[in-house]
Amino acid sequence: MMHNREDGMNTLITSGFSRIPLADEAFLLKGFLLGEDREILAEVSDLSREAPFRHMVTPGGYSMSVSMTNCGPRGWVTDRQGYRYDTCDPLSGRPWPAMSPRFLRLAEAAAGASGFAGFKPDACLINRYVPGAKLSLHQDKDELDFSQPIVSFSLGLPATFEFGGLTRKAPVTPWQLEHGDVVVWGGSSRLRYHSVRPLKKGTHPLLGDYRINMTFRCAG
Ligand code: MD6
Ligand code: FE
Repeated sequence: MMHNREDGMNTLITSGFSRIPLADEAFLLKGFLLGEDREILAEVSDLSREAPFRHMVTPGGYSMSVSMTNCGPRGWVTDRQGYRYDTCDPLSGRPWPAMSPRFLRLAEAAAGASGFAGFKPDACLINRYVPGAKLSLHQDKDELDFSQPIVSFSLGLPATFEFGGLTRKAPVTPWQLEHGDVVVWGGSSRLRYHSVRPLKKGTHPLLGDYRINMTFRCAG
C-alpha cells in the first residue's frame, strides 16, 4: 500500500512500513526505505568513488571484516591510535563527501517516526558486509551528544542484528534486518550493546552479495 506522509519539510512518499518496538525508545521501521532504495544505493555508489570502502584497523591491530566509508561533516575512523570522528578522510586528506539531502531527509523522517523530532545528523558511517563479515558486540559511544538517537539503514542482504542491554553481559535479542529496514534508537536505549552476526551467503537483486548499513549520528 502506498501512502503519503508529512515529515515537516517534504512529503515523503514511501511504501507502507510497520513500526516494531525493540526496547524503550528503540524501534525497527520495517520497509521504511523501499520507495527510495535504488536512489540511496546509487548515491552510496557515487560517494564511494570519492571515499572508497576500506577495511579499517582496530586499536588492537585487527583489520575489521566490515569495510567502511563515511559521508557528512564528520566520519568515524579507527586505527592504531583509537576510535574517533574526523572531518577528513585519512586516505585522501580531503573532507568526507557531503551527506545528500535525501539521506538527511530520510534519516530525519525515520527519527521523527520514532519520537525523535528534529534529528540533524552530522555523521553517516557506511558499513559494507560480504558473507562472513560481522560486527562484534559494542556500544556506540564515540559521539559527543547522547541526547540524539542513532538512525540505521539496512540495504541488500539480510543480517541478524543482536540488540542487548546497557552492560556487555546483558542478554541480547536477535532481529532480522532486511533490505529497506531502519532501526532508530535513542534516549534510555542510546548506549545499548549490539552486534551483527556473520552475514549469510546470498544474492540480493539490487546489491548482489553485499549488505550496506548506514548509521546516522550527531557526533560533534
Ligand atoms: C549494522 N549497526 O547494522 C551495524 N549501531 O550493520 C550498528 O552498529 C548500529 O545499526 C548503532 C545503532 C544502530 C546500528
Ligand atoms: Fe553500532
